[in-house]
Amino acid sequence: MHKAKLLITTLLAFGVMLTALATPKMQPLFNRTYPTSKDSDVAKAKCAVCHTKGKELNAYGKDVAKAMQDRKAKDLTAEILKSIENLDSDKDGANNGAELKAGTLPGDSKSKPAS
Ligand SMILES: [Ca+2]
Repeated sequence: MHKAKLLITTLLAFGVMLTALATPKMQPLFNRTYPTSKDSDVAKAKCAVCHTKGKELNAYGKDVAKAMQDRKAKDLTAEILKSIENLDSDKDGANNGAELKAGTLPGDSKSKPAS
C-alpha cells in the first residue's frame, strides 16, 4: 500500500515536470520578439501573457494557438506572433501589437496602453 502511494506520487511529480517542459521555447521566443522593461505588465505576467492558470489559455493565448493551427505549425515563431498583432484579443480597444509595444497584456483587458 505504502509502495503504491510512493509510486503514484513519483509518477505525478514526473507528470508535473513534463508539463512544465512542454513549451520551453515559447517564452524565450516571445521575449526576443517583444523585448520589454522589467517592470512592465508583460514582464511581470510571465506565463500569464498567454495563460490564465496552468495550461488554460487566455484570449491572446487562444489567438496564438489558432494562428499556429492555421499554419499547421508545431513551433511558435516570431512571424506567427506578428501575424496577430492587428487583432485585439482582449477587446480593450488596443490591438495586440500596440499592447506589446507598450508592455501591456494583450490577453487582459484591465492592462492596456495609456491613451
Ligand atoms: Ca487589447
